[in-house]
Amino acid sequence: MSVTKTHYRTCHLCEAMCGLEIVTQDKEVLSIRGDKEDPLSRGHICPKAYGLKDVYEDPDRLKFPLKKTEDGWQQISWEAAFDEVADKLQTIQKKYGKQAVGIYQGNPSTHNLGTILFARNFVRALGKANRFSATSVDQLPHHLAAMYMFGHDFLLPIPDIDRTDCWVIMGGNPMVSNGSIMTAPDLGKRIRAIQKRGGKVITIDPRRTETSDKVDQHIFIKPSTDVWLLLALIREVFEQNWVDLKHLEKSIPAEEVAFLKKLTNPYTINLAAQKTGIDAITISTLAKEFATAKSAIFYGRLGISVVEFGGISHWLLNCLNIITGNMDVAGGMMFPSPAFDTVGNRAAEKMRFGRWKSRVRGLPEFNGELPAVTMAEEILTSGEGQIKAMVTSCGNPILSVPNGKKLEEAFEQLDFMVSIDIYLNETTRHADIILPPATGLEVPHYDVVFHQLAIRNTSKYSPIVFEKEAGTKYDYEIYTELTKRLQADSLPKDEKQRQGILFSYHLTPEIIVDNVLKTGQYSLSLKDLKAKPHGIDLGPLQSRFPDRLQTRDKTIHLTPDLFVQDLERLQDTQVTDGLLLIGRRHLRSNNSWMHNSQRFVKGRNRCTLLMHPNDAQQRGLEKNAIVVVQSNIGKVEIPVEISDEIMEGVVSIPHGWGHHRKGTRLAIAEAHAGVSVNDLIDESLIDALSGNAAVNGVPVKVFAKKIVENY
Ligand SMILES: Nc1nc2c(c(=O)[nH]1)N[C@H]1C(S)=C(S)[C@@H](COP(=O)(O)OP(=O)(O)OC[C@H]3O[C@@H](n4cnc5c(=O)[nH]c(N)nc54)[C@H](O)[C@@H]3O)O[C@H]1N2
Ligand SMILES: Nc1nc2c(c(=O)[nH]1)N[C@H]1C(S)=C(S)[C@@H](COP(=O)(O)OP(=O)(O)OC[C@H]3O[C@@H](n4cnc5c(=O)[nH]c(N)nc54)[C@H](O)[C@@H]3O)O[C@H]1N2
Ligand code: SF4
Ligand SMILES: [Mo]
Repeated sequence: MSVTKTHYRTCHLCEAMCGLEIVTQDKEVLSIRGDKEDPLSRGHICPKAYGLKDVYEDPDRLKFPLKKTEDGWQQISWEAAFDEVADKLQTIQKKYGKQAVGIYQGNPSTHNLGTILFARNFVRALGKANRFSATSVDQLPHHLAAMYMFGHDFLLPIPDIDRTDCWVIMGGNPMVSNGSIMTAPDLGKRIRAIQKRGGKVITIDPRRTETSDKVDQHIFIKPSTDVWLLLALIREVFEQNWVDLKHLEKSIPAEEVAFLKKLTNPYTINLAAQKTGIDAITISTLAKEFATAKSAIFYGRLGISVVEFGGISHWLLNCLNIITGNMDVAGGMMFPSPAFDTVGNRAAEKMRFGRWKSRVRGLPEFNGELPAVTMAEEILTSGEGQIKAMVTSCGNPILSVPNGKKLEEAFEQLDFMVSIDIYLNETTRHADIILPPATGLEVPHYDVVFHQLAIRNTSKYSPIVFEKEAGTKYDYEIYTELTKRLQADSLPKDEKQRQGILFSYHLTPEIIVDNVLKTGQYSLSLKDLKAKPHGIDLGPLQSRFPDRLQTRDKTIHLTPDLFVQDLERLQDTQVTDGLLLIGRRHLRSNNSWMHNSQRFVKGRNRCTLLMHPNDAQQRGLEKNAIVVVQSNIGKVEIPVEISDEIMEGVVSIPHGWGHHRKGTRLAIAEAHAGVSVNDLIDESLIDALSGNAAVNGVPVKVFAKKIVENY
């Protein structure tokens, strides 16, 4: 007799943490709907939620270890795979030193409970390996600003959009991304609510986005010039005497405020107008509306993070919110109080930045990681410290890190590579062994990361929907097995320490979550959460400063030297006349890895070059023509889409495509390959301060295909 069941669960695919109601019959998903009783998402879901069913059922998803042999990929036992991986990594580290192993951790790491809690033991067991992650092609500048201003990289300001009167969105498209560094499901309703209570929402973006279409005003800005606008806005706040620090007055030394005023003085509205392409009146009106609103949020995301001046942009953005009295107050930027808290009161103010530099290019470490843009050269450049073996986990850097082709060349030169991943894709095809964990509906979930970035305090545990298949492994089991083997010969002599390590091999994600919840500020337990399958509402965000500040002196550091000095770089910027390339996201994509589902790739090709009609006309391009886009490192052929939603002088290609590479096992994605924009982006384009990749604002040329053929 078949059994029908209803399950409640948090979707882990993006940062929005939507509550789902999933109806199953035996081993089949019958439906996935929004859970109306989830206190955060209130019934909202997006089309990607069905991706959970698709990934669960995907015949291409890997479930058992694969080893590359002369006769192709062969399934091997878990024991054999763990032994070989540990042995190869150890042998290489013994021969060439600890740094000879590199590890890249991708985006789903933060969305998988087992990985977020257990990968670090494995990384620790690898000792001083070279570490990389998607952070440095994404949000590194946010962390850097938080670390230097508030004393902890995870004190990220979160927009309190449910109570604000004015919300400026600079370089974010939350109607598509569903919010980032802002867990806020149901953005559409929340934006309408701001408007209904008489508030205003403004987007600043080189493209009139899906979010722009929902808001009150859209302002076009030339890529990579936001820093000039931020400086001018701060200057105007000082000029007009709109400075109001509210309760933070006691937490910010007056000299620092005066110094910020002095620093920003040269950056006038007229200069900003020249650089950004926004007229001066629009800028001064924006300054006034923002600074004089009862409450307001200046929010910036990927569009001002993965650019040449990402670091100082995020610093200035925080400054602007602070001096207008919009930091740590209702309706402004706030700091969540999560039940599972990783900020806590750890040794305050540890600046984990620039303590060492990358071997080849001398770029700074952040939190123990080197910038992902240095990965290829660290593998390809011989000498002491060269990377000889790579581990990738939850990542597809061939498509997501600039200069994918160079990285391919690098991965091919390795002595050994292992990928912990659920697909044989553009990256994992280079591995010698692939270790695929159970995932999605087969794993329990507690969102360790995104509860800490949410616009409301809630807590929710999701039990499994389906038992994992017999003989498969959870991600935490994979990490523990590898860790055990790496540590076998080097357990500490100290009995207590040794027992501690041996004990850790028996931990599960649930045990850890339960313990951390119990010691947290709400004294919750896993049992409490299991009794509330829709989640527990812990209320709106509260003011947390100065208590929550992690700086040693419990003040906010408004003008850290690091950022002040980087302003000098603004003197050397050149204005480029050519086309500038930016990215874009789509509701039915999830970076590079969900194109193997028919429902997500059907319909018109979305991997297109978006171009303004005047730019198309100048080049004699017609709708859907195939064009060649050329950069300093390569070229791709792609259909052109002509629309005035993009600024003149700017073109856009989404990332995460380019599934034509041979030897992958992604039947549907291969049939909808597209091209990889990261085959065009030079890995030397970075924010020189943070080492973060600058994937937006890349100079390119565009030709009609036939013209190139005639060359
Ligand atoms: N040009 C350009 N480049 C970009 C961006 C851009 O906007 N433009 N965006 C950047 C950003 S913001 C990010 S976050 C990065 C993302 O960069 P990555 O994290 O490197 O790429 P993803 O496409 O997220 O790849 C996820 C990988 O995890 C695997 N995976 C999925 N679920 C699981 C699981 O449960 N367990 C394991 N072990 N593996 C799993 C998938 O098969 C896939 O291989 O890309 C960056 N690159
Ligand atoms: N559906 C879907 N959702 C996703 C993802 C996905 O791939 N698909 N990826 C997830 C990930 S990993 C992340 S990090 C988040 C990202 O979340 P968001 O940052 O909200 O998403 P993006 O679409 O990358 O938005 C960046 C915006 O910046 C604009 N932009 C580009 N250059 C500039 C510039 O120089 N200045 C300004 N002001 N704007 C600029 C772009 O036009 C774009 O609208 O989305 C997450 N959610
Ligand atoms: S918005 Fe994000 S969390 Fe919500 S259903 Fe879509 S993918 Fe899942
Ligand atoms: Mo991201």
